[in-house]
Amino acid sequence: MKLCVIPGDGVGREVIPAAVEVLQRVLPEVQAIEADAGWACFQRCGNALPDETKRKISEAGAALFGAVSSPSKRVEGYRSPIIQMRQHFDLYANVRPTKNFGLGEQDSSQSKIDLLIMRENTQGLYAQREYMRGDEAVAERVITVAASARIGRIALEMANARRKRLTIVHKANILPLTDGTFRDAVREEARAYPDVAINEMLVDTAALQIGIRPAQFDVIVTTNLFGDILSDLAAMHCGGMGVAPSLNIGAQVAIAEPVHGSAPDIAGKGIANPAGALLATAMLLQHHWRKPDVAARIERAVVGALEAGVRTPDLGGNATTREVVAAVMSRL
Ligand code: GGG
Repeated sequence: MKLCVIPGDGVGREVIPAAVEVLQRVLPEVQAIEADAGWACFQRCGNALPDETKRKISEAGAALFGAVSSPSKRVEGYRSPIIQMRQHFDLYANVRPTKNFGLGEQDSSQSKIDLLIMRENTQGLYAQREYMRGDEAVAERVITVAASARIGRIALEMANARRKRLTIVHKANILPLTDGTFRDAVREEARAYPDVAINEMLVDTAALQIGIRPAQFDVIVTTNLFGDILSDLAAMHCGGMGVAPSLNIGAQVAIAEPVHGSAPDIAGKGIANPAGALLATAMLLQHHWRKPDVAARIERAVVGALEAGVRTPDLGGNATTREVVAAVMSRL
């Protein structure tokens, strides 16, 4: 088994080696292939995603990516490597789970939180078709029937294997062409899944409901930017961004990544939370390598370490990254 390992920028360089160490403890046969990408990589070699890195990802079929700190101003020749990877490898689904691990603010309704956000990963505003028309700055939001149906199908598959409820989140009252296309394409696919109960929610209502009644959701399917924002919001119920994992899925390649970014404020201090990267690795094991037992071992060990109070500062503790890794290792 091969894994292309791309730490990227900032704390990615701390949490990704930690996750590889844990993975190789449970599966020594995993061969890690290091590759470069990110803003620092761009500054070094003029390319945020070198061809060599794409070749290594293709060869391995699976990758673990850390984080990237793209500048928020246009830089000639630079494109976010994670967006490039999603488009180049046609990673059409971004799977973002939120489970309650007993780490956040608690009340009794929160103990049942187990929701999955299925984010369309190649289109919407992330098509990055931005241009100036006179003094108007325009961003095209691209939604096709084919891409909407494809994310709809995998979301329905996931829902069918879980609690059989799918919520389509959109804003079709304001954007009837784009979001109407998305909603209708998912509903069309749903005809083949009679056991899955379908409902719809406007994105603003969904944000409120994820905040106040998150346990009502099983699987949410939505467009790219809505999924990005809602999954960060949902992460409040699993302990925050340091704990949230994700998996980018395509037909040939899967890339796991913690949801958090490069966190330049704490990079290099040895206190980054490795939980998101570890749980993302578990997702790769479950959905790509089809090793649910090994995935569950890692998840149990991570949750066990956090429950025992071995927590980095973002979770209110004072443990270092290395101390969390040691606590996870001792529970495998
Ligand atoms: N691990 C995901 C990550 O790095 N998130 C921050 C992000 O997506 N940034 C976009 C970018 O900097 O290109």
